[in-house]
Amino acid sequence: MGCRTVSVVLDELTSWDADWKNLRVLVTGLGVTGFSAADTLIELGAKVTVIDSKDDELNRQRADTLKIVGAHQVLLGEEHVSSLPLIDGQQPQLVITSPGWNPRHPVLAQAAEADIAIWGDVELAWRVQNRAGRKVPQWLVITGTNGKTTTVGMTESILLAAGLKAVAVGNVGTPILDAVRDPEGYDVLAVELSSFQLHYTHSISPLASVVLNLAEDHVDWHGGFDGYREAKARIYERTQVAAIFNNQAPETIKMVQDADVIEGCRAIGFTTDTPGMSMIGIVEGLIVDRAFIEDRRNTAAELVALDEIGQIVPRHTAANAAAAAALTRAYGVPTEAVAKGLAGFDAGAHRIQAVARRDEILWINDSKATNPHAADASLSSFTKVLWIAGGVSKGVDYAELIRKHAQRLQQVLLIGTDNSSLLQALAEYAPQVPVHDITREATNADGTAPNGSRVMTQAVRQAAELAQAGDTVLMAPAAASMDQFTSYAQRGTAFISAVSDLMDEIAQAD
Ligand code: UMA
Repeated sequence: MGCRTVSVVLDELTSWDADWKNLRVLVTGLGVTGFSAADTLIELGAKVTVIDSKDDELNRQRADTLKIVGAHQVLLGEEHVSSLPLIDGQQPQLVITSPGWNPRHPVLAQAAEADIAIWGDVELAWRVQNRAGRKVPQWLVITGTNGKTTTVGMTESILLAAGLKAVAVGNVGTPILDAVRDPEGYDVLAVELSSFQLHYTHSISPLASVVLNLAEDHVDWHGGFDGYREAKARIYERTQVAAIFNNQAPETIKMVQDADVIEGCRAIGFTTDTPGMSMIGIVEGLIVDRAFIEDRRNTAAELVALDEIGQIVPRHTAANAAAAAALTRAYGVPTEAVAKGLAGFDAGAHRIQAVARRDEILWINDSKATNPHAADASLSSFTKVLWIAGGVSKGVDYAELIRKHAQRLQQVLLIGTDNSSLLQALAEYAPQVPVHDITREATNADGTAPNGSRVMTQAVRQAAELAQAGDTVLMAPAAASMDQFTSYAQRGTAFISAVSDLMDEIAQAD
């Protein structure tokens, strides 16, 4: 690396074939992101140190693998994450961070203080995808508070229906570096980006980009709502063909207006209303395109009927489908492939999923509702609700949600270990609604916290006793699951199994 300054060195690192050799890189985190980043950098010849606060079995296994392939050092345990480590007695030249690490973490704060560049895995992937002899995929990138995972899945489904080699990557679960390093290569990547990942992204230039919607979430990580919004807005920077906004979410229009896009890039809208020119929207139950056709001034092209997507297509699902259509049409996918891809897409479990219906009581699992905005969509779908809610609130405010839905709430059953902010909002805006603190009631005799599935079972049983014909028991927690469960999927499964045990017992008693 000679005596060139670090910033010059990093500016030149825009391809796999650049000079990564012996670059001192610190990788923070050894989850799926950190592992893929470290493995890539080792293959590139960099001198890689990895740190993670957790010294558990899984991390030790990952550490062993990385050491075998040539990691410089892998340091596990709290004692290694309190300050910036040295590599060969010198400061790192670059930090690649996992998205869960917030910028105020002492290691990242010290790196920033020392003017060391901090990238995420997405930035690294953007640079190393340029490689002699390999095809370089186009990127269709998606963010938003809710609907990202559905939209990235729909986008992938459309691309595959068009016969393209494509895959959904990023926050949805598969680290983007895994796709970029695939020897066969991809034509297109459908990339789900969280606000965390966007915060650490600096030079990506997607073919098309979209912010689906914007509401309060992850406020604590970003140190406020403005930080969260700014991170989301970064997705539009340097977009080449279509910067796609939600015509029913004015914040996203503003973001597109303020973005520094590539010359010639168009602003394209999506909507669940009749589309204006340069938009994709809905007319009489059909998703139609007035953006990517010749005569868009006077006509629209039919893409797909909503009833081909599903029996019931809630408004937010229709919006996601319109956004996925816009992204893929920007790439040049034909209308028939949009229809085939959307009709063939399965939205998956844990999203407003009907679990049981008995004695005119409907049981709905919406464990995917991990913030108030998502819970708002499901509460809006039912009139009389017994609401199972609570978990990790992530510092968001519940006042607006409770005020809006106070009238539909019949009973509230709180799961989650810290229900204080929900309790406060309920006391203020829905004082007439009975609230049951299930976690407290289920607490063990010795005062230790009950496990999640026990709390869920108790919530389901109490709801069954309280529910009346015409009610919906809705598990849409408006909070993350990590206090009692390993994931929203596990929380949803706990609800489903508690409901199905109950239904079995009722059936046997009949
Ligand atoms: N760690 C520390 N100190 C910290 C924070 C984390 O040591 O202060 C360590 C942990 O012990 C762990 C590692 O860092 O071993 C975890 O890193 P991570 O939390 O960033 O998780 P990854 O396994 O790398 O997964 C990440 C995303 N996780 C987060 O953003 C929190 C995954 O999104 C994503 O699927 C994956 O990269 C691939 O891109 C999950 C998520 O919850 C599903 N996302 C949030 C959301 O959707 O709301 C943003």
